Amino acid sequence: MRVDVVSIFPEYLAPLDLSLIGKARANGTLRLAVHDLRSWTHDVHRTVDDTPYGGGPGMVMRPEPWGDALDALAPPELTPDGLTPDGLARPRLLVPSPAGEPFTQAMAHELATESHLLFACGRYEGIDQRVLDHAATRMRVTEVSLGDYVLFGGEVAVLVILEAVTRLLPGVLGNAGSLDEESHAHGLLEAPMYTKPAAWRGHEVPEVLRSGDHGRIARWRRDEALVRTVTRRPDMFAALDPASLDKRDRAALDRAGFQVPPGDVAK
Ligand code: JF5
Repeated sequence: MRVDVVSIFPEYLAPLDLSLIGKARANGTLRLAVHDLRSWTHDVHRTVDDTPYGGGPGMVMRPEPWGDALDALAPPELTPDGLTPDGLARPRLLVPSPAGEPFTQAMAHELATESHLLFACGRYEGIDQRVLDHAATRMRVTEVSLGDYVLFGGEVAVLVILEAVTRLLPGVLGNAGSLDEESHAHGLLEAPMYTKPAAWRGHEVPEVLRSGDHGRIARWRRDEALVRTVTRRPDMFAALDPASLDKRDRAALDRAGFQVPPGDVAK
């Protein structure tokens, strides 16, 4: 997968050299380049922002450097086979913003299937809307939100999105099984995990996990996952297909004080 990131603080993306993302880059799974937006400015002050039309606080990112950056990284001209001159399809443009579409594990899976991602990191009050409107005439544009809070800029959001996407790329995670067993894969939170020692500071590992009885262990883990999900994430629980909750699931929820009517989901 090719990934380009455009930012006025390219140093903010330095962690992408580390750990498993750095390894995916070193072995060629991820071809990542970080670009300084100011390299597409032409004035002595390398201006990227200006005051908002209509008034109000803060500054807005001017469209011209962004237009030139996107032209350079997603060339407007296409060869007869519909590809850009570098032989790739047009990239998917992703713009972190508190006003974006919520980022989820499902979106991470979808992005992991793309051949080229292009991230535009806004700062200040955001990027002039015409940049996104114009880009949408030549590529798929997705404004994406990590959650209901405001950051200084899109850079940290890009770190999060790239970490979630890179670990889904073929060959990055050693153990493929850990992908489909993980939290969110089944619409439930995970049961708690333990390792040695069996007793630590007066807290013991639940007996069932030391029993060696794989049937009992699986049942206990599912019960814990159900009760955790209904208490901590009622939104996730409400989104479950009621048909996926069998009699033993309902009994576990009932013991924890949550009644699930047959064929219905407790709100
Ligand atoms: C940003 C203007 C972009 O703050 C965020 C963000 C919050 N949730 N998800 C992303 O993005 C950076 C800040 C201001 C545009």
